[in-house]
Amino acid sequence: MSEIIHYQDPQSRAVRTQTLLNFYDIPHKNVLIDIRKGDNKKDDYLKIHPHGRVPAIAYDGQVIIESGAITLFLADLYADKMNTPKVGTPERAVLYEWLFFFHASLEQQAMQGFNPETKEKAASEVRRLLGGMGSRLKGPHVLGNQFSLLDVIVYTELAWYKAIGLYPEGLEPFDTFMKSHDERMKPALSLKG
Ligand SMILES: N[C@@H](CCC(=O)N[C@@H](CS)C(=O)NCC(=O)O)C(=O)O
Repeated sequence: MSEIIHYQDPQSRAVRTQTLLNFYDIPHKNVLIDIRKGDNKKDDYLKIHPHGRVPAIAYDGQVIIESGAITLFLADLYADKMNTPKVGTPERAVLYEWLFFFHASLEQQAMQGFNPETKEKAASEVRRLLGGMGSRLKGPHVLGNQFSLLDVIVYTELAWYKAIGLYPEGLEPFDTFMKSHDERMKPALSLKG
């Protein structure tokens, strides 16, 4: 298998891809792109990621951008290891659902949370949207009884919301989900600030 080169900054959405790589012990080489120092806007990196963002990976001569696309790529590449639901199954649709929910719907609100003027509204929207997904979290795992990469994805997102102060404390079943996965997930979680 080709080597995965992971372009990342620990204080970024690369938490998604880095945590997956760590948790499943996937061989990879990290290249730090320090966005606070502007590494992401340098010509060399713009040749890799046309928007100068992280994360990105290079694999077998191809660059893949967008954390969601990288997640799905890894999910297929390491399907057995990650217990990835098969294409065309309802469980696979659950994977798409959570990914799009986090990357499209919820993230819009998270971005508003960085602006002090809209933070309160963002927090209440995060609570409302996440709360609505609660009934889909059957437990003890996202897919019911079977641990899979969906647990890693949901745990990582919720941990990020905690880190940025937008996690709605006391919201079930997410509190219980987090607590029951802390021990397994924390060592792999690549979250900084
Ligand atoms: N939708 C993209 C968003 C990537 C993104 O915006 N990354 C941020 C860090 S969290 C970044 O690189 N920002 C630097 C910039 O836009 O200049 C993904 O999920 O990969």
